[in-house]
Amino acid sequence: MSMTTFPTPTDILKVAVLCHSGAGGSGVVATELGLELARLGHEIHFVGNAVPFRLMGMGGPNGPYFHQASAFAYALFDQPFPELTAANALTEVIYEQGVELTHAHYAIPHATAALHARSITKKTRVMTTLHGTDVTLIGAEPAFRHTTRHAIEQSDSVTAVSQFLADQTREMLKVDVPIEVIYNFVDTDRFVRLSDPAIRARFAHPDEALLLHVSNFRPVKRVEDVVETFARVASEIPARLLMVGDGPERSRAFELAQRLGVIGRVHFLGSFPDVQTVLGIADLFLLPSSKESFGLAALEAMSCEVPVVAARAGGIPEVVEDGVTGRLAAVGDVDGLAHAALEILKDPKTYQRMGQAGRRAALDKFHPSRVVPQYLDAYRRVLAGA
Ligand code: GMT
Repeated sequence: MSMTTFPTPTDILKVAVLCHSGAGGSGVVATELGLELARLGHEIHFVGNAVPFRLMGMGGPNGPYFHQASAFAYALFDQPFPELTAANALTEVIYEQGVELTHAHYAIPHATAALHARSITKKTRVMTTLHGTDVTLIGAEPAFRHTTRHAIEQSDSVTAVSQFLADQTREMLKVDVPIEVIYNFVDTDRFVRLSDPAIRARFAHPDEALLLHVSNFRPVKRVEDVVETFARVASEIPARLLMVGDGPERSRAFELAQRLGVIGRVHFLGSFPDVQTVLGIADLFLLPSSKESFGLAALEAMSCEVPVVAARAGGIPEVVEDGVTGRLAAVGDVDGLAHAALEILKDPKTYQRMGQAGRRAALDKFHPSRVVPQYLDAYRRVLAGA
């Protein structure tokens, strides 16, 4: 990388990042953004209870850095207080590293922990990025309603990953603060079509259509709809389904595949870290979620020229253009999803057109070079007190 792409020392931002470490889109976005910013020469400090999973083994001489929060346990505490230990670790990072901005991904507990550290140090500003379930599930839960609203209203700046989520946040939580929409992005160099037949042969026969689902298998992902859709597709054409990820609904999906007699053609790969490889060889991506503020996995599929068949839920239509980069059906309409999947898979021209349009959208609308500057601009505005 040429030196001219690096910021001059006075332009270098020192940013702390709080995010979930386990498999999930918000942690992925936080990590990819941290990596991009570190590559550009900024100083990025992740703070938390565990290294975010996509950060493991990544980074370069300029970071990002990771600071472990204490796992202190005390007999009198009937449960741990990770939000407080994160706030404490963040406070130390702010004092020791001169961090001027904290970027919290997900409202509870990260924005709350960041606000705590701001109140202790009076030295950091807080930007909160809303990702989806922090508003649509956690924020809707009476147990977290007031604290979620407070975290959003007290942040110095708030962004949301789709227009749907920004609107939903205002409507559900009645918050009256500006919410800037900054879409998620995808590394289009890493998420590419793989044409090596040897890699594909590990997962499917050459004459089989290879369908793929990637998620954390929570109820909102409707993984049983994935299996139902696949069973309908597999009754008409030779096909195979890869289920990547793990979570509470995995056993139900497995049992359904057994009941429907497709178990030999459905493979549960678990938390498969090399997700770009399976995306790179897939023929179709299924995302039938009931709630989805954005659908990062769908965007990663599009970058790999894989058409997406998804539910018309939340922010998905802002990512997947119906009829252009894939097809959308109503939530729970497995017949509609299967029909759309078959239409695409049976017609090579449609298939190719949609795959190429997906790649183009990833390059034009969701490329890091388009999105990362929006975050940098937002950081600079919040630091300037705007
Ligand atoms: O639901 C997940 O898959 C995890 C969740 C998260 O916060 O880690 O994902 C949310 O954030 C992603 C990144 O911004 C979005 O792409 C997902 O659409 C969103 N999930 C939901 O809204 C259900």
